[in-house]
Amino acid sequence: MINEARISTSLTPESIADLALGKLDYIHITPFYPQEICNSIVERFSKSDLYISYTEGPMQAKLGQQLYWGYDSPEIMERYYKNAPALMRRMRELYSPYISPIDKLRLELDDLWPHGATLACFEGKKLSAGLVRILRDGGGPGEPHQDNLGWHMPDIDTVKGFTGQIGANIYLAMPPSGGELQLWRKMFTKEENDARAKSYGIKAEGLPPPDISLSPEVGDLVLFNTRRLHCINGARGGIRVSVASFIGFSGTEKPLMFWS
Ligand SMILES: O=C(O)CCC(=O)C(=O)O
Ligand SMILES: [Fe+2]
Repeated sequence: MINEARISTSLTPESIADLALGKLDYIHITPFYPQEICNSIVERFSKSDLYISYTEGPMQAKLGQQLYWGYDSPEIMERYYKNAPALMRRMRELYSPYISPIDKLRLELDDLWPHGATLACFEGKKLSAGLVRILRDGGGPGEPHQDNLGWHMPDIDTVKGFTGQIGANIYLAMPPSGGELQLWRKMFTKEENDARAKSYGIKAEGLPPPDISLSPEVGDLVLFNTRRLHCINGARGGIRVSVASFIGFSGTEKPLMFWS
């Protein structure tokens, strides 16, 4: 299914900029996080009081918070900002004595990106990064969607500066089958997207097949351009656990910004 994918297997300033500017389809680092600790970290998640179950849909649970729930609600947005610093500390403790995968990525990018990598800050308020998503065994696929914060928070100065949005995912569990990350090179405009809207994504009917289907291994890091259409296949025979952050790109002269 791979349609001449343009891939990089290294994290460098060039590969990051190429990804954000559409010259690469994805960056795949294998391994990124020690495989041998992933299982016990996943077991810890289910015992944590940060674990929030879903009763329906392809998601079994999540840990952490996602900005998109607050797009239409100033109250939820305020709660998001208020929770962010303590949540970062508590999420970090979940991985102790190991470094969290998102902290590891942020530090490595801070070292290699000329202008550093930092947690995003909107109007003086810090965001949180490192959302854990647990997909249930046997759940359906996610909706194809594009993540472009400029569509939802166009008035925030930092967001105005973003010229690219990258999704970083580290996989802590992968099912024996399914759970692929599907990438299209296609990028609908906001108007085209809204005309096809379902809930958070769009209807799959009528879409061409994805250009790329990726089955990462446990411990892998994948970075891709979230402004392009993408979706997750349902997990079969086991759960799928990923730790995610978006990375805002504002050109090579500005810091990379992390948030979930
Ligand atoms: O879990 C994944 O592989 C990708 C999830 C996703 O939609 C994203 O990171 O934007
Ligand atoms: Fe996404």
